[in-house]
Amino acid sequence: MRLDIISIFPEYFAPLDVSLIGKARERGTLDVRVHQLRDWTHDVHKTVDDTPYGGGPGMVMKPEVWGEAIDEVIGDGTPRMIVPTPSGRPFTQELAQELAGEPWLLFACGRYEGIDSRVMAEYSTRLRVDEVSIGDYVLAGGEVAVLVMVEAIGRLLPGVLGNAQSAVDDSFAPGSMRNLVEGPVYTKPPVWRGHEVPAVLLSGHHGKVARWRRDEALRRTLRNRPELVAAIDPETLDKHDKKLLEELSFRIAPEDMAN
Ligand code: JDN
Repeated sequence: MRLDIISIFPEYFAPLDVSLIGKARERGTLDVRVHQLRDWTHDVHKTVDDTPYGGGPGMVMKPEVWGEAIDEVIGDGTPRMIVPTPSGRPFTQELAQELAGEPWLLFACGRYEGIDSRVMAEYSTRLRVDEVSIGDYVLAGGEVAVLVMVEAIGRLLPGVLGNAQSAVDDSFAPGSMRNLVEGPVYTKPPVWRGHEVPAVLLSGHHGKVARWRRDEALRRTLRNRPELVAAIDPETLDKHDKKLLEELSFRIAPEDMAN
């Protein structure tokens, strides 16, 4: 996969030289190219922003410099273009999986109040362009959001993760009981500072371990992400799940209790 990133702060992407993504780059699985937007300015001050039409706070990134940068980076190619912004569509595991199947992605990092909207309009006529949000908070620019997306996408690429199973087994990977978060995990020693590992995990009883893990996942999901529990299809809950959710005083519609 080829990844191009255009930003006024290329130094933000130093983390892509290390760990999982760094290794994938060394092996040639990932071809990451980071570009300085200011290289496409023509004035002595390397200006990339201007005041917003209609007034208001902050500055907006000028379209001309973005146009020249993107034209040169893509040439005759047609990458998918991703623009991080708090007003974008949510970045989810499902979108990460979709993007991991693309041969070429171009990330355009805005700063200030964002990029003149005509840039997205222009490239939408030639490329698939998505404005994407990584969550309901406001960053100072798109760079950190791109790091998040590149890590989430990169670890899904064939051969990037050591254990291919860990990528399909994640919380939030769509399918079956995957709309629950994971429960707690433990390793040796069996007692640490007086805290014991739950006995069932040492029992060697695989059926009981699986049941316990599902219970803990349900408990933790109800506590931390009640909206995910509310969205569970009751058909995917067994008798034991329903009993546990009742004990936790989560209300299941009476018509779904029969199953
Ligand atoms: O939160 B963000 O994804 C974010 C992106 C941009 C921004 C502020 C926040 N300014 C320009 C892009």
